[in-house]
Amino acid sequence: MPAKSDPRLPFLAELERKVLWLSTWMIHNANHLRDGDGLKVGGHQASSASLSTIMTALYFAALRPEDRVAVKPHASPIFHSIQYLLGNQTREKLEAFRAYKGAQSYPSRTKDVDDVDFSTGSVGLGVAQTLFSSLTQDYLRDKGLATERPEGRMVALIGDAEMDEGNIFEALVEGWKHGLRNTWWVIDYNRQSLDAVVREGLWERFEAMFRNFGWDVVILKYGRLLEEAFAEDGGDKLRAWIDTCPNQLYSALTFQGGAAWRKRLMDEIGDQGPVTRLIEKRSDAELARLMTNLAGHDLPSLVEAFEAARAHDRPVCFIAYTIKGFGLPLAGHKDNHAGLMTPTQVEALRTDLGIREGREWEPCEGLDADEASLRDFLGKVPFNSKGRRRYKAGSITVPERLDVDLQPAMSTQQGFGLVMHEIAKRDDPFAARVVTTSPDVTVSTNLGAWVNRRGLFARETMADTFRAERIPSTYKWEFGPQGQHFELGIAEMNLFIMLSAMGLSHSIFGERLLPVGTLYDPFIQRGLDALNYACYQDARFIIAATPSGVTLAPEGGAHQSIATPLIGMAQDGLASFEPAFVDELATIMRFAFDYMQRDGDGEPDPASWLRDSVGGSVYLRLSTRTIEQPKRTIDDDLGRDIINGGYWLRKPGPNAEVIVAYTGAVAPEAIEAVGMMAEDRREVGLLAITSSDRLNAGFTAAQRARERGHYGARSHVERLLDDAPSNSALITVVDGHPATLGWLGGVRGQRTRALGVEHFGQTGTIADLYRHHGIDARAIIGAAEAMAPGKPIRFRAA
Ligand SMILES: Cc1ncc(C[n+]2csc(CCOP(=O)(O)OP(=O)(O)O)c2C)c(N)n1
Ligand SMILES: [Mg+2]
Repeated sequence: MPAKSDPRLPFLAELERKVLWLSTWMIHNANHLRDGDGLKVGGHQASSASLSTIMTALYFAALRPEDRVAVKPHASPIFHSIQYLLGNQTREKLEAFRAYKGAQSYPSRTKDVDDVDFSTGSVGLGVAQTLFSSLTQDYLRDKGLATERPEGRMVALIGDAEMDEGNIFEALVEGWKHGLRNTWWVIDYNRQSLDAVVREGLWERFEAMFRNFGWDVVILKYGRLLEEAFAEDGGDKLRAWIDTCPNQLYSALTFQGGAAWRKRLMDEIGDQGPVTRLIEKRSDAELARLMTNLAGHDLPSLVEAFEAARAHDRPVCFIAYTIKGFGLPLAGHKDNHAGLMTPTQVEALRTDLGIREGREWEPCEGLDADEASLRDFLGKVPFNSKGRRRYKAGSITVPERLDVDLQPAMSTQQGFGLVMHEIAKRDDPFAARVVTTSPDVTVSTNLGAWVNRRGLFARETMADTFRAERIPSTYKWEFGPQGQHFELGIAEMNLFIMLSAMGLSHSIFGERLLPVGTLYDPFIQRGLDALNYACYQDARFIIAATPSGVTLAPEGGAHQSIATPLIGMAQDGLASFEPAFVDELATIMRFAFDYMQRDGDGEPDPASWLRDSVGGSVYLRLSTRTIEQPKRTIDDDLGRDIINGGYWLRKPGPNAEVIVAYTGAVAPEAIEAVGMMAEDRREVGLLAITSSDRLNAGFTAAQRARERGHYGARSHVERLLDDAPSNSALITVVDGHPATLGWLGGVRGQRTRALGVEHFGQTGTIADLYRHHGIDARAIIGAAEAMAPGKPIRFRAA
């Protein structure tokens, strides 16, 4: 426990004032910048100030270099100010807060320079990320990896209204199942959300819930001043009053200040005796300070609580009472979320803090401590003692090929399972670094064979009872520390945040993992914000989404996916593929394991104009539809084309009237249609698209490059379509939204008809549904006839 004489406390008190000032000044400047554009940005000053004391206690005293923090998005100004004082952030970036290339509005791993551990912004996700990072830390340590550093605490600073986000609860359940450790969640209990004041008694729900999931709960309610006052004569009455004071009233009085506190207290508990004396002996300013002395703004209480929690590894939820806008004139007002201090108020705070004009950015300006000792203190802050904590891990060599034995007819989902099974048989560092995860669809997405060989991960060994009882089952379900599959409950948000955590292992823990997650394609939408979050942080992983589209025919409209190919194209940081054949898939998976480890400079590849050296995550849109497999060997050229996004399955002749382009599981329909048209339309071409996403990205990049003077820039799709006469009609077909391939017409200016699925499906067979949605061979031929009129096309199919 830090005695009152703890020598750190005076420095911490100075630093708390300093970060409050710097954050205020940053926001003031940022707003000034935005005014010129006529854009008024929310200040988030109040939201930030709410955490100023807690973050001071954490960063300048409690945290260790191995700890990792997800900072509440709106506390970004406090975070950047702290990093500035620690020498990890520049004044230029602070001056440009929220401006182009300045310090980011919400802490960002990828955009900020000051060692952000986890990006935040979409509330709830950073919170869960700390939990899954802790599970990742356990996974690594059980494999004997990342043991050269002590175990870190994964810390989330959470707004109380942020706790409304469902994904936090989903994560809690998962944490409980996996024996979560080393995780601290600090709830900034300011009893305000964006719009208003939160419900009474929320903390009791939180407390019960966390205890229920096996967490320690530490309630940080009253600071030292209040505790001392409670011990005075009449203090018990004061405590009883404040304990039952409604949140709204407390906030309103906080905003109104000392005189209002006095009037209210005297009216309600004044007794002409001890309580009155307790109140009267304090000035208005002292009374306001006393009544707002909550533990979340009391450095000794905070330092002590964090130190106590470090003595064990149990997960801890701190419910810290705070005041939104603490130390600022906005404090407590229910409308303060986007509130901004006026220039006059900023000026008053500046004078109040003894900061001279023109010296607003000086770290030691206005402080009581002498500069040398403060600098000495800052130089010894434990958290900062190891410098930047962003690690690099070497790449794991991926085998030259990931081939599987092809059967004459099979599905891409089956192929995925086989590729994973082949990897499972390997005894090399590559196979050792692969980790899979799935939200209760491990078996149904064909990861069963992988799991049989590699086992499920748990910190303690758990036998498969069915096996022990000799009940025949295709799948072993054995858990242990060496297992390489992380089985999750159904929540897809958890899947993506888990992938985000494991996919940053190289950077957070210095050890590379190669995470592969599987789920049903339509449920990408359930976890989409978490997927976006993972990509925003540049986490690296593969997702195999299967089954997809209406190939899931008998399951009906609730399980079929329409929009996912467009999600795959639009999602930054994610390269999407939709192969039709298993040999293509094996080629793509080999590439994916390499691509996810890249960290290059972004020089465009001259063959595709893609920035492949940068790397990223990969989305495989797969299907359960069994289709006939081509007999061929994938040579280097074909392999490259498959990776770049497409190749001619049948090259068009110079007089071609029709080109058919397809992606994914509709390959048989496209092949059939082209065969049927061959006699009646000249030299029809058939373009196999393995990645509309990558073709499109290369095309856009090459155009932009040419517009900027790189006249030779050419993308893969432009080269491919050189072979298509521009007066030929283009028919595109996909088991998904038609816009996925419709853009291809713009490459050569071809007349284009894009076929695809636009409406929720029915149950039925694949044939029923392809006919229903107009993506069968007849529909393709019908479109060709309409687009390239000529003699009627004789249908061979009925
Ligand atoms: C997913 C998501 N929804 C909505 C928002 C907009 N938003 C930002 S902060 C906030 C509420 C803030 O309340 P709280 O979490 O209590 O933080 P405080 O500002 O009180 O510290 C909302 C609704 C967001 N950032 N992310
Ligand atoms: Mg709040």
